[in-house]
Amino acid sequence: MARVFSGVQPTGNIHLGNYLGALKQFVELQDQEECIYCIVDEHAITVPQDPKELREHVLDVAALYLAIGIDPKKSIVFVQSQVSGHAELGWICTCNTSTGELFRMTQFKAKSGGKESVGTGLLVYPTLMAADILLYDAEIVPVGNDQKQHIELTRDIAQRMNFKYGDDCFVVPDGRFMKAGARIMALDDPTSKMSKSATNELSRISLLDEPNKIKKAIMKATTDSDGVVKFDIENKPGISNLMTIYAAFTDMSFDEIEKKYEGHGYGDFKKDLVVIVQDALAPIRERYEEIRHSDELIEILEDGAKRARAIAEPVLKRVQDKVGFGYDK
Ligand code: AQP
Repeated sequence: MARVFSGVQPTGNIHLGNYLGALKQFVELQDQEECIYCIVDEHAITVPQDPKELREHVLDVAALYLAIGIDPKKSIVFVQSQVSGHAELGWICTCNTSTGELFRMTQFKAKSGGKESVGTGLLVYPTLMAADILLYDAEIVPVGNDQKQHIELTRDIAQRMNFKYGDDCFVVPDGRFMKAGARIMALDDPTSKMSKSATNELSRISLLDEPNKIKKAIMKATTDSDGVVKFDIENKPGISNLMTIYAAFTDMSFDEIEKKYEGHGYGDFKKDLVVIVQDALAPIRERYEEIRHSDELIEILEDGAKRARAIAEPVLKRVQDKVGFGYDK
């Protein structure tokens, strides 16, 4: 069994991009591997957060994890800040990373948006993400395509520290990316990725959206004017993005979808997609409502943190010994 680690930020409701790019893999993997799934609240504070809202969002994401099918008997589910090893190893990773590597990260460039000064967390969070993964000796990291650069940095840090301190310092992890859904684009602008923090609500579909909101977002989604259902990312990014969502939920190939809608306009395709997405999300919303305010949810997180600490502590100790922390008695 390989060990798997991944996480999601509690920065708002999980959307189709998070689900199809990452979370769907979380569920698939738990039957074959040893899975650890985290709610990364320490990453969330790289941008300003209202403390009360942040605590609520942590539980929202935890409940969504369970609602999509993560089984706490098979997987460890916990909150990052409840395992202190993340921050401790994060510091060690930061000290083994150059500023040049961090300034090159595309997400830093996008999030700092040319401002002269931004929170330091926005610059250094990739080293915390590296620590999140390395702390568990994880071999597989299921994530969306936008995290490729972060996984590469994690591998670089692990290899560099293995060279410096000995090969058994870290396990070098690999990213795992979906064939369909690794990058879902915004519905109102298929050139930027679907994101929790975009201001236009209709740019995304959140897993908890009501059927009417799902319908509105899909029917209004930006497409082109030639009306042919054809997968062509370069020239037809809008319909290609919708086809990606269609394929991810139905397991149909793009060829099959194209054949099915030959001679039909976008209207018929979009109407069917509305039903597909509504049907897929209805049971998730139902399960979420059952679990979100239950005592069970808190118990699962407490138990998860305990199990996570049991794995993390010896790994942290191993690395601390290697870098020379502590003293001989
Ligand atoms: N559009 C996307 N398509 C496919 N996968 C995606 N992921 C995010 N957006 C897409 C994947 O979802 C996982 C969790 O992401 P996250 O919440 O930790 O952070 P993020 O990438 O910053 O997500 P958002 O939605 O864009 O949040 P904001 O707006 O707060 O920055 C990751 O595996 C990610 O790859």
